[in-house]
Amino acid sequence: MMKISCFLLLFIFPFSCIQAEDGSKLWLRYVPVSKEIAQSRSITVAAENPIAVRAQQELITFWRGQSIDLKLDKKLPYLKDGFKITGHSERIKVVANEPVGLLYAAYHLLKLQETDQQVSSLKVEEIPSFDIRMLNHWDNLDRTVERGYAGYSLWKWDELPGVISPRYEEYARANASIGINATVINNVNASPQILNTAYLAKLQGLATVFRRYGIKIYLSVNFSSPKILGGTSDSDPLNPEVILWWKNKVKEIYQVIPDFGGFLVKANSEGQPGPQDYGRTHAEGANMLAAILKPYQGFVMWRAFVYNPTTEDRAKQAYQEFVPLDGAFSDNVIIQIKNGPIDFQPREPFNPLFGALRKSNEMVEFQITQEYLGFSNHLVYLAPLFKETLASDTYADGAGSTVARLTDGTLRPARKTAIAAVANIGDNINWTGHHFAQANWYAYGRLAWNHQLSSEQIAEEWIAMTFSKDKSIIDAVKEIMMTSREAAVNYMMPLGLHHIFAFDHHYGPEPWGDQKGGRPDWMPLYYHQADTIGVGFDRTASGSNAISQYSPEVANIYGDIKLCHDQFLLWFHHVPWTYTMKSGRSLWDELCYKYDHGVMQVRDMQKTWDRLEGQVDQQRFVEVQSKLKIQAKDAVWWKDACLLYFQTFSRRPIPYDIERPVHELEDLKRIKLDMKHHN
Ligand code: GCV
Repeated sequence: MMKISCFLLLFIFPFSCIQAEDGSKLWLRYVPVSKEIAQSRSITVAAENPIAVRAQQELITFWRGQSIDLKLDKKLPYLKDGFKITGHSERIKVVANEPVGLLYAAYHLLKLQETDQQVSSLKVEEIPSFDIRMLNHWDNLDRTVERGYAGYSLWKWDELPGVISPRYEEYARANASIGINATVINNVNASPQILNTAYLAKLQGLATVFRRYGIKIYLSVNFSSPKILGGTSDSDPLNPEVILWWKNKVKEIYQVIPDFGGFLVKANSEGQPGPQDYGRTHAEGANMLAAILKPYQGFVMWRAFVYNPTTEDRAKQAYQEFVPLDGAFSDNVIIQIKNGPIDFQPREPFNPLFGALRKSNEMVEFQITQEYLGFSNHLVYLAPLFKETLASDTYADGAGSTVARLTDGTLRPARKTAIAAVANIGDNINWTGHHFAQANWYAYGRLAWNHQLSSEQIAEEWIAMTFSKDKSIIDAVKEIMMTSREAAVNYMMPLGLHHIFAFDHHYGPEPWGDQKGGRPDWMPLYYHQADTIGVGFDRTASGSNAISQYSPEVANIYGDIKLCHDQFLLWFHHVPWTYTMKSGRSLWDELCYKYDHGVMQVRDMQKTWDRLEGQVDQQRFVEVQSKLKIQAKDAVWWKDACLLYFQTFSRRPIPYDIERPVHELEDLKRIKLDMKHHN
């Protein structure tokens, strides 16, 4: 009967037979098993622990295969919070050293099932790459989200702790399913109020839910909290009155959240208070908090994202401030370093602090939310970006000193290794504003768990679980995803251009940007340095010499215009418009072709997606299709704005075999988007 009506419907509405989906289930679209299956096998757990029982529950509800025994074995510390799975067609055995390892194993098994992999004979051992796999939410207490494009914050402070939204648990479960075990729930531009006793009770409500999934809460703290909340005379980290205030506050936190993770601090950066306000160093500030947290096993993530509006190249400043402090930080302080030296651009070389800090713990911070990548309007799959940084060889300890190996404990042992990324999650029904932005949350978690996975592999898993197990659909969607990051670089900022975004909100192009009264180091002119000779920021010895912050092996390549990879050329060099590129074209022509190629890549993404009509559910199909239209228009906007503007310097024609501009430069300059930058 079902079949007939569907068959008939196919004639009337050819695309309506796949049930509409709103994306709210993320990649967790498991279907509960039938009673018959449930009764045909046993899922046992040898551990009296709520997380282990949850692992059992997930399998009882969704596992369609053979019997499974879950066992906790405290004699396997080398597994950390990973797991071992062995099995054959009759029975699978899972062991873990930590209860949460059993939960991760359960999701691993379900992933195998949902991606149609064989489970009849299994020999799996998974040990996570990083100990602390963390999300950073930039959520404010008024529920706006700084750089958030998926609605308001998930955390409903007005209702907490009385009302526990079911979404808190869904959030925790989604994170656990990809191995995320830590979350900083508030903005690094932190309100001191988060430490108020009333808020601690609300946090306790969240922590209780998260704990069931092995997730620890961390807080961003405002360095002036003692003075603002506690009425101390100042917030000097060496002032005994201030230290006492923090001690009492930390004690209060651990009373309500015994497994509290620690603090994330943005200090003396973009107007935030910090130890330098009192003539103290970052190390003195961080160590004061670290000493107080240490008896509770807590950590301090101290951000290295610092820069002042000086004449010094912004790309050099974090290194200049932090390298002299190397060795001064306590062992429960981890320096949290953005992947690149500027700010989450579509493409940046790795941050030279990686490896240069030899006696300090360091961790990478990525941005999942697409502040500089078209918000939740553009489809940009970020695994290739994450992997590009992790695989970058710093040469700090010789060849093979990749950012991944420097931060995962391989080359530099640490009490705990860590990785963080700024979340793209909000209260939108589909969580991330764009169905494909879910893939970036997923990919980050998967890479934090195992940074050796390939972008393709992660995409395949995600597509199979999120859209379809059909090979042709997986291939098509994967092609879109794998093209998307390079496409964005091409239509926004190819060849090493960076930060030529519209002021403040960072959506769309403004290479001419020179906001009156704004900081010069927030202005596109500062970054592209275009003139009639050429374009690009000279960071070689003849310019800012930022290149000297890298190991000689790296500096010799990036610093030599002949050897520098095209993708970083204008990051490190001011290059004449007439310069002959590796392709044989002039720089100007190459730039034009890159922008044009970016536009064409988005067109191809559209074509590939449109061919999938009827093969993915109509709701998500249409929603993605509409966003791709925005992206295609934006790509043309970017191309026209940048080429018409740079042409005023190059004074050369746009090669005649590429699409002509469809906008007037003056019209584009008048565009002022009313986009809120939530601070
Ligand atoms: C949270 C960039 C963003 C800011 C952000 C800052 C940071 O400058 O534009 O919104 O502030 O980075 O990472 O602290």
